[in-house]
Parts: sequence; C-alpha cells; structure tokens
Amino acid sequence: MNVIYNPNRSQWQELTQRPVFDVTELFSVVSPIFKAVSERGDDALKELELQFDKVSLQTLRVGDDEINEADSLLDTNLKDAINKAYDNIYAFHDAQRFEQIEVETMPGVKCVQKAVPVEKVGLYIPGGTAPLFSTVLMLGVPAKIAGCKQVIVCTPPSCEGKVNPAILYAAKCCGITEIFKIGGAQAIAAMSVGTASVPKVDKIFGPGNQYVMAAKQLAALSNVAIDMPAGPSEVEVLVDDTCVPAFVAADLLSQAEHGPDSQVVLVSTTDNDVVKLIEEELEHQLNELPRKDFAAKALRNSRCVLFDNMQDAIDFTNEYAPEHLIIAAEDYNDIANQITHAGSVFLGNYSCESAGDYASGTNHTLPTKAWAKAYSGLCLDSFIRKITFQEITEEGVKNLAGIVETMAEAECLDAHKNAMKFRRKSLNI
Ligand code: HSO
Ligand code: ZN
Repeated sequence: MNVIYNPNRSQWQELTQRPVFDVTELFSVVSPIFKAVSERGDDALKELELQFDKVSLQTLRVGDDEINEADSLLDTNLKDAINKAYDNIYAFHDAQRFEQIEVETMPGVKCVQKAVPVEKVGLYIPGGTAPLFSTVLMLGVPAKIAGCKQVIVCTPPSCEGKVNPAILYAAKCCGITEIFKIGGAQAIAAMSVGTASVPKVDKIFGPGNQYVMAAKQLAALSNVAIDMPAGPSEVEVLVDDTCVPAFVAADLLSQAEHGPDSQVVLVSTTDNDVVKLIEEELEHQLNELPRKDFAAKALRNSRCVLFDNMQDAIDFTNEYAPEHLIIAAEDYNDIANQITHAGSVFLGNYSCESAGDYASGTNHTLPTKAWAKAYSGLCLDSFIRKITFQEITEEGVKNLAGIVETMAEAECLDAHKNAMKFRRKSLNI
C-alpha cells in the first residue's frame, strides 16, 4: 500500500480525487446503441445481444418455465439466506414509509403533501464476472413497498441464453415477473425508449459498468429519471489501535475484489506497526482469493493515509466522502457523530461492509465519487414522489389575498395578481 504520512490540508484534495474517465469516448459507443434500439426495437436488441453477450435469442423475455425452474436449481441454504436477507431489507425499508403531512398554514389555507409511487421502474442487474443477485433485493424490495405498478428487470444472459437462477429467485421474492435477457447499454436504451417487448419506464435503477453508466446518463437527458450517477465502488476503513488487522484487511479486500477499478482507502491514527500488520494480512488473504487478480489491481491504486490525530482523520474522511465507511476505532460512536459525508457507515470491529452488501437491512446502492456530499443512498424515497395539494376557503382568500397581490405586483405579474383579486372581490373583501 502506498502510505502517506500526515498530509497537510492543501494535499487533501488531490489525495481524495477519483480517477477521471473520458465520458465522450463512452458516449460515442453508447449513442449508436440508443439510435438502433429506438429505430429497430427488438430486432436491434437481439443483434446487440449476439454481438455483446454472444447469444442468439428467440425471445427477450424470460418465460415462466425458466423462472419456476430457478427454484429447483438453487440450493436450499442459499434460498434460506436470500429469504432472511429479504426480510431484513423489507423491515428496514418498510419503516421508511412516509406519512401524509397536512398543515393549516393560515386559517382557511390547507397544505397537504402525499406520497405516490413512481409507476414504472426498470431495474438493471449486471451479470458478467459476478452476477449480483443481492442487487435484485436492494432494488426490488423498496419498489414493492412503494407500490410501483410495473417493475421490470433487465439482466444479461449467459452464453447459453439463461439468466442466473439466483437472480430469478430473488426477483420472484420481490414479486417481479417481467424479466428480460438484455445487458449493457442496450438494456438501458430499451427501458428508456420502450420496444415491442420491453416497456418504457419512468425511472431506471441499478449499477453497471462504464457503458451502462454512460447509457443511464444519456437516458437521463431524455425523459427518463435515473437513481443516481455512479462510479466504481469504494470503501474507506478508518482505524485506531483497537482495530483487528485481519478484519481490516478482509474489508479492504472485499471491496477490491469487485473490480480492478475499485477504490480502497485506509485512514489510520495508529503507528506504522499496525499498518504493517494490516499489509501482511492483505498479502496473506489476497493469495487465497479466487478473484485475486482483480483485487491485486485495485490494491495497487489503494492508499493508506496516516494521521497523528483523530480530528484530522475525521476531517479527511468528510473530504473524501466515501461510498462505504467502516469505523474500526474505540470511540466509533463519537467519530460517527462527526461524519457528515458518507454513503453508509459501519460501526465498530464487527460491522463489516458485507453485512450491508447482503443482509443487515440497509441498502447497498450508494453514492460513489464523493456524490455522498449531495446524494443519499437508495431508499424507499427513491421509488416515490411527493405531490402537494392545497385547498383555500373563503377565509383563506381573506387571509392570503393581500400577501399574494402585493408580491405579484412587485414581480410585475398582473395576471397573477388578478387571479387572487377577482376571487377576493367576488367575496366583497
Ligand atoms: N459492495 C457493492 C454491493 C455488493 N457487494 C453486491 C456484493 N454484492 C456496492 O455497494
Ligand atoms: Zn460488495
């Protein structure tokens, strides 16, 4: 690990920078895909699946047989684990329900705010080197609780033209039956423009590679919303002398194994010996990992920032604004109270990121690239909209007219003034 000792604040911006990707190059690949899908619909999707996923598909939608078969293909242990994770994710997101707000701001002026679901949502689930069926739960559970009318999933098929059975099982748990064998940018294009088989949706959710991300940004330029901008996954582990080096190394590696571009940062107030122990553990554990090539690449770009006091370590962390923050330090609650920028925070030696990735109940779709300074992670709110209503009675007109008319006149908007004035006059006020 590249160790930096007590960097001064002027160096922090550089140290917290993420790698920059050339999006223009990505758009030049993704735009023709959008054009093909909007012009030639399903035919284009099948050609693109042959080109990118090397599979020739008769139909894009997963049939009931394949969905039912998933049940028998999966090990009971895994189904139990998925069911329990589902329950925890459900419980945490169910508690996020929004109660309608009603306020009488003045006598006769009633203002209401009410939650309604986003009607049609599209969930993108990556396939590739690790099919993330846990993401189906993270997106599908809040969509179900919110009451979205149509929930569809797009995911790339294997070269045999099949969808990973764990993805199908997790989808079934969430009550999702419309699943399409479409991957990459073409899946995002299909959900944003709609084709004969794939419905157009109002909002697209889910992670993916750089092309998927660029496609989501392109979709967001038309009339489809997206969950959030995203980059490679990140973890920061903030440690003091009470950390357990083997745990810390495992946490850093669990992020590193996602891909070669994963961001891994260790922030420490310990002396160099603890960092050495963590490094030894990293080397030892890395060699045992099936995905060690990815993890090793990610670790090459990782860094350890050593501070001689916790306050600097906390301030640095808020500047970095990590997607995941693990605090393996004695005063983890005090430190956590000072964290203002992070996607999701894991407290103490026993709270590993994997718990949140899979099963504790929190969502694992979180803001990367310091977007945690402006965005929340995915939650029930991401699947609902809030509409306001108001009802003004005669008494309300009496109370509000003077204010509205004065303000409208000052903005030189006479029609606005008249809309209130005519009502006031009709009441002889
Ligand atoms: N750490 C990933 C989520 C994930 N991990 C899914 C395992 N499966 C991004 O937050
Ligand atoms: Zn993960």
